[in-house]
Amino acid sequence: MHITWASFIEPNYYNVGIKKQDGFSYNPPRTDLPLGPLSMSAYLKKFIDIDVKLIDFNAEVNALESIPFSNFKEICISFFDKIKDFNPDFIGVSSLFSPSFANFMDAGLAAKEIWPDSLVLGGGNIPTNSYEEIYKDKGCTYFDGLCFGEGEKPLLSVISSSDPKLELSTNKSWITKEKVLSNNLFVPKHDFIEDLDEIPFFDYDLCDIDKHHSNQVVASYHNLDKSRGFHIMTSRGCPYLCTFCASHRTHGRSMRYHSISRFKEDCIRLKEQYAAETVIFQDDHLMGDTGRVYKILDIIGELGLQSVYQNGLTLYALDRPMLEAFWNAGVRHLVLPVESGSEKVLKSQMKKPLKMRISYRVAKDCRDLGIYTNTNILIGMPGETKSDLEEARENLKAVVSNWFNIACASPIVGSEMHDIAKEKGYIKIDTLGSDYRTAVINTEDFSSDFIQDYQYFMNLDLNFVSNQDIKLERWDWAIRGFKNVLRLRHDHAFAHYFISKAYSAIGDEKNSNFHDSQYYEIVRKENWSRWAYIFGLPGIEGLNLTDECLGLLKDVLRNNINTISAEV
Ligand code: B12
Ligand code: SF4
Repeated sequence: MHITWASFIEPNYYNVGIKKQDGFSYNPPRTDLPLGPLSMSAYLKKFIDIDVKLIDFNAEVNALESIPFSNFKEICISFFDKIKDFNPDFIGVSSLFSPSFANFMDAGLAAKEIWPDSLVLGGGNIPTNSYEEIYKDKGCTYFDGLCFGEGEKPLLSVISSSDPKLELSTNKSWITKEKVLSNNLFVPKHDFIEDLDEIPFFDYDLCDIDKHHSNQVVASYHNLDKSRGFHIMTSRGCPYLCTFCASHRTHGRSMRYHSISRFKEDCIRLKEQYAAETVIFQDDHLMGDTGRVYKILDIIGELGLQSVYQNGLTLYALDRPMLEAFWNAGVRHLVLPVESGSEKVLKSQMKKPLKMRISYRVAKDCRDLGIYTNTNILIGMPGETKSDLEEARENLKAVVSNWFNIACASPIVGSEMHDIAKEKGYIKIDTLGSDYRTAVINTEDFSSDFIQDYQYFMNLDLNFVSNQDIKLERWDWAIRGFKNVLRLRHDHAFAHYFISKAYSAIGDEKNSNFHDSQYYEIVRKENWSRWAYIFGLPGIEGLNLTDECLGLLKDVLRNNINTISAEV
């Protein structure tokens, strides 16, 4: 399960909370199809006759009607117990995200308890980057081996071996406790598949597609009327050096691709055999070869599939002809990885020397064409200052994107930023990175609590108070954006306030009045009244609020609070 147990059972105010039949709210983990396991299964089946079962705990915990468990291990035991007789020879546990570290360990331990004679193996970003922590610091005994990087070839070598334990101890892509403890110089090695077409069509049959269907990631895409979506990855690797990224540790820095003909075959099969309506690209750097992208878009258009590009697409490659090709292929929504509104932060802190003029241009071109855009922003990098943040907030108001996803920088293990944060003592020693919603970095320039507060402040400013669709009178888009917020948080005071304005502008007084009254009811609650005070919104009269409530934001706001109010 991607998120921590605590975050699952007690969603924070900035998480989604979905009520189950037991009456409690839970933070639903995202349910993108787990491409790693699907790819490895397909590859293994090409060479050996094996029976594979997959339990995707992200989809499973969402499907449960109640959670009568007190920790993640109990959930694992309950699921493993149901298929105890399957009696696998090998159990693989996959973990991609730092917040899933403890779940990864729990799943391994539970597997060993239920099937003590089977080999328990781990893989994914977490074991790839944290194997020392697992074997040295935690003294783990239940993982017989951890895979370094991509698992297709290493897994085949172990499963097809007459002596799997010996293979684990000699193969350089496998990390074992003995190797880590006995040899300080042990350096595991990648074993990549260069020609990705060697991996057959992914084993999508392992998943219960309906259980993955309620994915909040895809559900939040606009203009997506055909929602039966399948994730695909047409390339692996990325040559860039972004300091906050750990992808290269698993997939390397050089680009590897599936051929165009293979891409087309997969799309046809997904459409015809699996009734796919949408394909969701997970490539780290899809734009690595722009000629190839034009061909991909032609195929998407020809097959009448909708397509979603979940990872931001490299902005410099999105010139006008390319954006027109996306439009012609039916793409109506893109994610723009602008990352920061400060060129200094982009260059020095992120090692991503992107010029703001490119971001301004791409957002404008998308808007002109009618492509809805979400802009990704990351704040709280080591070395970033409060004045950088303020400069970024101002500059971003000139990026005419429809929505901004503002994340708190997380020092994910394997990233350069993690090394810097650890070396300078900016994070607690056991911080492996968080989920990008929770700030964990404390530097000379800011505390993590400040970044947490500033993140929400920036979100309210860019998405509501300075909302581009309101400014540019695109009321339909504005309504869609606010509705999406209310779908996830029905008590969002700012969404009610601004959607009411948008409805009023199109003459829908009934809806406008409804949301207006919702706003006035909610805004007097403690947290919202503080934000209404900061942004000068009405409805808080008589509440005795003073500048004291600026709290940690006082350093940056004391001078310009009146400007903010005046804009509103
Ligand atoms: C798709 C994706 C997502 C999807 C979910 C993926 C899923 N399947 O459920 C979504 C959109 C939900 C997502 C969200 C986030 N993501 Co993301 N995501 C990716 C992405 C782009 C692709 C993952 C993928 O499918 N890869 C393709 C398959 C083929 O590779 P794979 O899964 O790694 O599997 C291979 C190996 O790892 C290994 N392997 C994996 N499991 C196992 C198991 C065994 C037994 C063995 C032997 C081998 C093995 O073999 C596999 C085949 O080669 C990766 C980057 C990347 N290129 O991997 C980032 C990545 C995993 N994400 C990352 C991050 C930071 C996030 C977010 C925090 C971002 C955010 N702003 O919110 C969130 C948080 C998620 C959460 N905690 O809820 C980081 C994670 C780093 C970390 N240590 O935490 C990555 C590495 C990107 C980066 N910039 O560094 N993400
Ligand atoms: S963040 Fe994206 S562009 Fe930057 S190195 Fe990682 S995969 Fe490449």
